[in-house]
Amino acid sequence: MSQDPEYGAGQIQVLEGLEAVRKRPAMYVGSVEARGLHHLVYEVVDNAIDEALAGYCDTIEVTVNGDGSVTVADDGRGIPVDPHEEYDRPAVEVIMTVLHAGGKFDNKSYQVSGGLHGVGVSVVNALSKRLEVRIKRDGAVWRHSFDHGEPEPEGFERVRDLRPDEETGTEVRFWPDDDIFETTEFAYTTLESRLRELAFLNPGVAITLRSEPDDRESTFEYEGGIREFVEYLNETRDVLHDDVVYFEEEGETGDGPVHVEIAMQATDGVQGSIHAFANNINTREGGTHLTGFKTALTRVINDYATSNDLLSEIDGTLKGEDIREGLTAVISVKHPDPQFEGQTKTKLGNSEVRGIVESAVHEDLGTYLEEHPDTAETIVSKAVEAAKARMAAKKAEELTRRKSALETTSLPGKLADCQTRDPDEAELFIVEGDSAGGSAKQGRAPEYQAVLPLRGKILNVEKHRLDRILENDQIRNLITAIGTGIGEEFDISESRYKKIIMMTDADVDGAHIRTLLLTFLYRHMRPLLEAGYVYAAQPPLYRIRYNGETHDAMTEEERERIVEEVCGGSPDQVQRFKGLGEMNPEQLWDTTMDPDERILKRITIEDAAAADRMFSVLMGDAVEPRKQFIKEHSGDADWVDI
Ligand code: 0RA
Repeated sequence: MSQDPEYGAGQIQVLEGLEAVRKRPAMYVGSVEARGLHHLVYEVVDNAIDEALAGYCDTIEVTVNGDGSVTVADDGRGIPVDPHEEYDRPAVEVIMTVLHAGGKFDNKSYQVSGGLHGVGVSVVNALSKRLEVRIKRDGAVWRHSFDHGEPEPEGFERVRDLRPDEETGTEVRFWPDDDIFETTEFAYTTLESRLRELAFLNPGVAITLRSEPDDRESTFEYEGGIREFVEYLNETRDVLHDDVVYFEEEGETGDGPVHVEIAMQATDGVQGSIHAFANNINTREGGTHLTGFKTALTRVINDYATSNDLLSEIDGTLKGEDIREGLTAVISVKHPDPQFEGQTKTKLGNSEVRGIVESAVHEDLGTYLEEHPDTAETIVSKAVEAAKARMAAKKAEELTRRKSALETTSLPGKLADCQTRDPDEAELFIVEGDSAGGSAKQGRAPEYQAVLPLRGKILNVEKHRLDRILENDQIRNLITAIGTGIGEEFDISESRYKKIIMMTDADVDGAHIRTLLLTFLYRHMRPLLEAGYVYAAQPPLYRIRYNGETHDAMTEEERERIVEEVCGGSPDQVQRFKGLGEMNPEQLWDTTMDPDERILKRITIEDAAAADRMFSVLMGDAVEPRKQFIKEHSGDADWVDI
């Protein structure tokens, strides 16, 4: 049996027992919800990726089995099985039962992957009710098995000789512990997107995902690495130049070499999309690699634009945000000792990385621009357009700001304002359609209720920059009526109403308008939502009369309940309201506006964020996610009409 100098008792760091993991699972895998469950798979896959990065593995297969277990198979060197000096047990048993054990987890071999918490496969074992491992190594097939993390007494076995044509490798199969995880169901799409991402980040590794329950299979293999990642991200966008800009550099740190790779391509969109990774981990909170990239990008583009006289149309220089508008980029660094910080440990902290990425971008992007003047000019003119729009939006923002709360002359003509000037009492109803708007104006309590009718759809705030959005009369009326201004100019103390009530129909169009409104408020007037000023009116669907009394029902079920329980099955009249427009002023007051009778739903920031997300998916450029979304939500979003 081989005695690898890198793998011996000296390297084993015994830190804690598996009991600690079972007691506080969230510390090790993030949570006991779906996220933590999926993390188990990633932890094993990360070990296989390490084998690939060390040059020993090029195929990884992940299978979700029919019995709820997952198998991860790779063709790496195999987990060592030789007897461990200190523990007098096979190495595989030590690796599976001792936290932080394993020669490869100590950085002596060039290990750059590693899960979010870098704790290894023993955590997977600790959180599984059963785990089986099959290893091909040292001329034989070996097996071992574990029960709630404990090695089974007769579990370790040499099964047979390895045939001459057989490759080495590891197969880990685990059954997640349902006493620990709230759910033990694996979501295909979740696994799929992470494994696809890993395949982009590690070119040359073929990763297959298979699910017996879903009867699905996909293989990901990308020779082009993050270049192909950028092409994939831009598949549904319109690109401004054909070639993906790509470069890689190696920098030195005290811990060893850092590898930096960057791929980018400009699109005609307004939303930028920059993804930064460190050691294959999606650093959603950013960090030094991202900062270095942004700083150098802004400088290089401005230097190029200045020396080629491309900035004559704007005042001053391009801002970083102008340059990043519509830019798709992937940054991937591999560091021998990454420091992860931040709330979710997804922010790269190593300070030396910033300068290394900066000089890589400075050198290589600078050269690229000199060598590709057409692409360079395209990128610069897109940024110049963005800068012009930014300046126009700033002006428009200032214009929407009411100069004084008393200056009623500048209020929109469509607004039927209330008499009180006390925001604590004042309510603004934003009403869908002129006819409902008319009824609301007649039915309201004019002392404290204002009505602003909105006609038709507002507009697609996803596709347009703020300056275009502000050209829309409906939006301007809304902003002027509320009185706070928007964006940087926003001042909540200027809000003329503390209740802003969206009154829309309970149908497809109503839902659509509500989503548009919420998205606008979320993006440009968010403090209103945070302060809890925003509400949705809940107009009833049915009005039931019985023995001289009226009862309103919001849903089909409620109508049935009232008809049965209140009217004994035989109501005098059941009226169905098709929409707000069908109610007369008195009915509208009684059912929807009267503070003593109405039901208001306060919109939380989470509601608005969900509307915003839904909106991005439904209205954005990306076709695939939209199809996927509609497929997944076809039940609850029957109003989708785009
Ligand atoms: C410890 C040491 C070595 C490899 C591994 C563990 C290893 C772990 C897993 C988990 C899934 N697949 C894996 N493949 C390998 C290095 C072995 C050597 O030096 O030969």
